[in-house]
Amino acid sequence: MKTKRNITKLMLILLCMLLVISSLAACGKDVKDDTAKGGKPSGTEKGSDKKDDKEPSAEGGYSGSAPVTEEEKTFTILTTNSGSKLSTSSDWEKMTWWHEALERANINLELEIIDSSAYGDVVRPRLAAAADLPDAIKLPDKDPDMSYLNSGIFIELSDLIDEYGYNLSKQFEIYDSLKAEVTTPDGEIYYLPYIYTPHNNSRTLMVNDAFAEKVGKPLSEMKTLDDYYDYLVAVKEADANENGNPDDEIPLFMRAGMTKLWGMVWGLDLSDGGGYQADENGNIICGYIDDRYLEMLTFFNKLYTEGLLYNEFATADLDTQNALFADNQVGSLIHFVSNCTGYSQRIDPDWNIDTDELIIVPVEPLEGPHGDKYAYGRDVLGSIYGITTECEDPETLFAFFDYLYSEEIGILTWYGLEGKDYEVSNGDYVFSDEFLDNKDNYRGVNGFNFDGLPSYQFPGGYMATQSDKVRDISENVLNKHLMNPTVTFSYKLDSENEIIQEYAADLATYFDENLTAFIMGTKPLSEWDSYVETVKSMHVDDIIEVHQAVYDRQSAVE
Ligand SMILES: [Ca+2]
Ligand SMILES: [Ca+2]
Repeated sequence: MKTKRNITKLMLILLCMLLVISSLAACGKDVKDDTAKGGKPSGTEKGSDKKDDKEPSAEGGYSGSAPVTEEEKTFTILTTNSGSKLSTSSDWEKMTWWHEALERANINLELEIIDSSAYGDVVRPRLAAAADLPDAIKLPDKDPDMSYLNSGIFIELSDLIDEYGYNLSKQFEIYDSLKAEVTTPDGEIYYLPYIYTPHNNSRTLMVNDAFAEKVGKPLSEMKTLDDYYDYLVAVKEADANENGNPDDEIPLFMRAGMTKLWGMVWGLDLSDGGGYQADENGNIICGYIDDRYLEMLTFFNKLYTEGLLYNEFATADLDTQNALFADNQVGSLIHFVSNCTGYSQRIDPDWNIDTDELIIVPVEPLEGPHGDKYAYGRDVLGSIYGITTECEDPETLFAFFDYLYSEEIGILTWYGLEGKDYEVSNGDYVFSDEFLDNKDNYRGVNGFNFDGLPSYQFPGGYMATQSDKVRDISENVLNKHLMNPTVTFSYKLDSENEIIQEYAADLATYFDENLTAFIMGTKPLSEWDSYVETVKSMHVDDIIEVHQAVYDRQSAVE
């Protein structure tokens, strides 16, 4: 057992509390809803009240923990796995962590697992025919127009959630937008979510620490956008990677489609919310026609013109990025914080996680021109799962799914088996060499990051394999500054879907093209006003109106 990368139980508890604090700090509906609920940490109050009741269920007395049923039950499920690269039914048979979960639950599953690349093509015809349906299905998409939901294939879950949703209710409280996202305009719930966590998985600025030291701009002094600009200029001027060539450093590298993440520094969600967000009063705005976006474009046009932003930012892909890291040319970038350790290994293949200092380091979020200071989270709704009308015992199957949302299963399916994959010593999780070294994809084979069943990303999960410094910054700094999308997935009325379908795609394309054009200067910034006029002529106000109606409806979901 190695002793370095420990995760303390205390940290997990603190994290649960942080979830609430960070959502209180964020703008939009999270604030309203959390305040209304009194902001209880991790939803323990409601859950434990329920648990204490010890109401026997119809079958087997499920009350939030294993066993789910006294008598072993078997269910059939059609699914795919996109969380890790394992995607066949034989892979599933080897996932010992998940089979341990089944054993504890006293549930037997017959999983039909289809490769994720073919899943939609295979499953859509079967859903359309509504023939030979298993007990539960992972949907091929989120059913945005509610066509499957309206077809009568799936059972409505509200009563089951009320009766057996011990752990799911806790997740609904932790992730405040989640319940609203799976609720229809009529207030019904047909689908169980796979839950993404934004915690310890944010997208944030990471800087080459060795460059910063070399050019005399230490990270401890990088607080504002202006400080960061000074760093970029210094990296450009100096031979920061010390290879004898002062001109080969890329002060800021961004991959295609990711430059929009910089909106967070101006308080704008230009990314996962599609450019739409709720302001502090709950009014939906479009960031792509906001004056703060013009400021951002002006700044990035300057970076591009001065050679501080990678000149192929609009098209660069992962291969480009890997090649630049291999030659240690990258001065900074924004991406998922959990990639940090991997970047350091790519710069220096001999880099040792236990003994070497990180090379690419996540920094405290920069303070933007208007005081905004964020790391970028995400929409928490992943894939969705429905229980079909063919299921003869939906109570027990639902109870089993609920069990998969428990903390016990989060630990089991992300940290493995106690005594084999980890030991708990003085409250610390100490992982085995086998777990950490991950030879032959050990963790993935055993079920790490499997998303073929309703469940969730354990908030500490991605951090188990990160260096102490990444985990420290993520847990103690970034989690406190999360900006999550406020315009999330939603079920809409037919009339609303029609407006989205008519205008949203063209607008998104226009936003992307103009972001690139303004930054590269192929469209001068002096054309901003006519750009805004064009966006308005493309019915942006109609889209805003739809998002406002949806947002108001979602905010009312309790
Ligand atoms: Ca240089
Ligand atoms: Ca150089």
